[in-house]
Amino acid sequence: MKNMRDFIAKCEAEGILKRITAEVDWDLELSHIAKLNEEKSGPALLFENVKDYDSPIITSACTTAERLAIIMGQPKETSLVGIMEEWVKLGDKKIEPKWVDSGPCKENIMMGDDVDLFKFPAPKWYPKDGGRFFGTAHFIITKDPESGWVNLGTYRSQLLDKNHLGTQFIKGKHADLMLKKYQAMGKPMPVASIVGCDPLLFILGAARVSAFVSEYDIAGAIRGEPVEVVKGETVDLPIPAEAEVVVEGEVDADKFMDEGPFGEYTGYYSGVGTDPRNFIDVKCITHRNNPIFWGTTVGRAVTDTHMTMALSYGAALWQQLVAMKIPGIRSVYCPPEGSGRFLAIISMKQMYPGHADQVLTAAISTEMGAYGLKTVIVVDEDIDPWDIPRVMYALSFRFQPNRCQIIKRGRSTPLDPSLPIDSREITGRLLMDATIPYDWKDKPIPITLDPDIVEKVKGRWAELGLE
Ligand SMILES: Cc1cc2nc3c(=O)[nH]c(=O)nc-3n(C[C@H](O)[C@H](O)[C@H](O)COP(=O)(O)O)c2cc1C
Ligand SMILES: [Mn+2]
Repeated sequence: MKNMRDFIAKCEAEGILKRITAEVDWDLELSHIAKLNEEKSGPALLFENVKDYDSPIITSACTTAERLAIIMGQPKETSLVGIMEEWVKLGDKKIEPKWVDSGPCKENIMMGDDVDLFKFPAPKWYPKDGGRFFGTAHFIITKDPESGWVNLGTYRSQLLDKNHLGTQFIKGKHADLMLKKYQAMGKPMPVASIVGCDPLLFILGAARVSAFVSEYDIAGAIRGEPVEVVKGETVDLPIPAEAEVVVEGEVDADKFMDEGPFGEYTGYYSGVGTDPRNFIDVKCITHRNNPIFWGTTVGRAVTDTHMTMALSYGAALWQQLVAMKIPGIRSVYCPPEGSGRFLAIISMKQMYPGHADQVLTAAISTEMGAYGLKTVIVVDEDIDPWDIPRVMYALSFRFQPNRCQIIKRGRSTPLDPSLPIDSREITGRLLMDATIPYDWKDKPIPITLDPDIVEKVKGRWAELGLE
């Protein structure tokens, strides 16, 4: 899979994409259709007749494990945890992108005064949004001015006017780290925003890939071949050659415009009454013929955002625990309902006293867990962490509040609505050991049925009238 068109063809062949030919308004109507469809785990939607526009927009590309499996190049029956497991196996494999001379993303070029972001059917998603959001299922490419490290990061972009996009680079995110370096050099930061491409690149844009590692190299490792890239027209950045829409511009760390609010993945609006934000001053747009715009509802769980984060955050946490060489990790599940970020459930085989505590404290000390992760639950190996009724069982019959630990301070996401709006930088964390303690000499005796009698009564099933 090299581009959005390959993905659409694949989904169509599998019967999990619907073309919508009736006219739909980009102003709230499209997003509401997408959201209601996603709440029913419906198909990906390709809106071919958007009011005021000639080109289409796709939504709901990543809302089901089936479509995530297709994007990850796996059989569509693979479970979310199965897909994560494949990701974890990659370890630190990397394949760098390959430069090519040109590509379909250059079929049309708008420069200078011709630049017009309104040429694309960016939707208004939620009633209290500050405007239309151009960049949702997209990513922004930036380059570290010192090391040349190229980052792909998904950061929402509001359509402010014909040549300005709002940004929200949360503190410490890779684009923010880079922007501060450009600021110190007294230079604006060149950026490119990509809308519509191999969907894997969006998943990686939203993934918590470590600093100094390019998401392009991880995409190459997952695909088993390099991503083909071309030079920007006005920016010295590698652009996916098969991208649908490429917005090139610069961000000046010292310039601000009002941005937001936006209906965020927490199920609440963010950006209400917060600071003005940096913006992209757009210098050039290139696009394919009949470009396929791509957007996502973000919003209340479960949407594309929650599914992609459950996949990539869960895989990252799992991978980082494996890299710490802690024995006994069976599987990791970060539920989509918690956006893959706030809650992690880890299944393990205990091998020594304190082992469960080690896993709990390790989880919140990984690069992944040290951000928004608030609650970690460990369960014994007989419980699958995605089997929520069994996790509830463990929380009821194995968990003991006297053995849980509260960590008072850790890095938070400013979007966490469980914290007051003006103090969201620091969060508490809860470590819940829902295992039977390894060090107990006398463990509870599990009830198992007598196998001989099981065989016997099974033989009587029909006689008992139970078949
Ligand atoms: C649809 C969507 C929108 C997002 N919007 C933002 C945003 O506006 N600001 C932000 O800092 N992170 C946002 N994120 C989360 C980042 O993509 C994620 O933290 C990622 O790790 C950032 O890339 P980086 O690690 O290279 O900085 C969003 C994720 C998704 C899926
Ligand atoms: Mn990154």
